Order: sequence, then C-alpha cells, then structure tokens
Amino acid sequence: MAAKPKLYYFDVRGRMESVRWLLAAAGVEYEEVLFKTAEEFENFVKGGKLMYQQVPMVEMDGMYIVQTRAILKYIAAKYDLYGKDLKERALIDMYVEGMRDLNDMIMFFLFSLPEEKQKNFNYIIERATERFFPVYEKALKGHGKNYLVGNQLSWADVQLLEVILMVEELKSGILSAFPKLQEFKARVSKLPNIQKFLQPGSPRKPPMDDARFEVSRKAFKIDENYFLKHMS
Ligand code: P9H
Repeated sequence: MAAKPKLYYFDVRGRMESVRWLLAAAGVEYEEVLFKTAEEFENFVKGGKLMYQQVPMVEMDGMYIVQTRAILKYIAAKYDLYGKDLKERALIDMYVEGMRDLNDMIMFFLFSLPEEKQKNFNYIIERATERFFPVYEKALKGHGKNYLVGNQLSWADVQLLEVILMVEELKSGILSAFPKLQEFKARVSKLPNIQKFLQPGSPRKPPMDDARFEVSRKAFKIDENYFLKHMS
C-alpha cells in the first residue's frame, strides 16, 4: 500500500488549495504538514527538500514535487483527469491556465492596498464576468455535455468549480447571467468525492482571515502592493 501523499504548506488556501481539490476529486486521501509560523517554514527550508526553497511541495511516489503546475499535472495525469489524448490535454491546459489567472487575482486581492481594494475588486468581477466565465459557459453550451472536455470529469472541471465558489465568496449571485455554469456547479458539487470535500471537517481551507494573513505575509515576505505586481 503506497504511502499517502503529504502536502507541505501553510494553513491557508494560497497556491496549495487547487492541489487539495484535485486530490479530493480523485478520491485520494492525503496528509498535511501546515507551517504555523515563518520560523517553522524557514527551519523546514534548511532540510533541503524544497528545490527552490518554496512551497507548495507534495511528497508522493518517492518524490518531493514542487511548482504548483508540476504538482497538478502529475496528479491529473496519474488519476486520469487529464484527457484521453494530446488535444484534450491541450484544451484542459487552456482552461486551467485561464482559471489560474482568475484564481491568482482572487488570491492576491488580499494583499491590495486599502485605497485600491475597491478598484481591484471591480477588476476581478469584470474579468470574471467579461473574460473568463463566458468561455466556460460557451464551452458547456456548445457541446451540450456535462463536462468541459471529453464528457468526463477532468482537472478543468475541478478547477472551474473551485474558482466559481471563490468568485461567489467575493460576490454572491455572480452566476445569474451564466445558466450553464449554475447547472455545472450544482451537478459537480454533488459528485461523491467533491461533495465530501465540501462538507465541514474536510481538508478544504476557509477564506483567509487576518490571523492567517499575517502569518502568510511574514512568511512569504509579501509587501502590500503585491496585487499590481502580479496581475496580467
Ligand atoms: N512558482 C501565499 C499565500 C497566498 C497567496 C500566495 C511561496 C511559486 C509555484 C517563500 N511560494 C506569495 O506569492 C506566496 C511560491 C511558489 C511557484 C513561497 C519564498 C504564495 C502565496 C508561498 N514563498 O507555483 O509553486 O510563490 O514559498 O521564500 O519564496 S505561496
């Protein structure tokens, strides 16, 4: 029996949350090492298991996998969530990279300067409703199937549900103009593995709160106007 994957990060969503979602969707149980302080993290770095002295890192199959995309691709391919051929894989990549752009905006929104919070909020909502959600609404409407690619669950569907729920935390009712996305959300949320992950007590992390924010900001040496530096 292979050892359970072990996820190394902080007790926040950050870049690790998509990994938690994907493993959960694959029905894979995992352990987590959650650093509580910057010092704890820095001590772990000294152990030399982090190729770039950064997290997320997932210890699985005898590897210390770092770089979020590399982790997600490995898991998607290993658990048959990455399409049946190169063309489906390319389409999944196109979808998940767009979702990552939106996800990053939401992730870094927390680090906005107070006087820019409203402007950054408006930017995220505009991008979600004008650039990203229309792509996925059109994809689902276009082929009339239940999933984004190949009519079976893939990494793209898992990532889409994650980002829909994150945007709704910012602005509820945002799916009102997207009926196919509403149906998609209802259907995918009921898949057994995902329904279990959405229950309280699962490894899913809550939205960032001030205490966790302070730990992250110190540990990751994030200055305040982080948002602008990173938004495409
Ligand atoms: N390319 C943390 C909380 C919320 C949002 C983002 C960071 C990047 C990948 C310590 N790791 C701010 O960017 C921190 C990466 C990985 C890599 C880290 C250091 C991030 C965050 C923590 N920082 O895709 O995996 O940026 O380890 O010394 O760099 S995650």
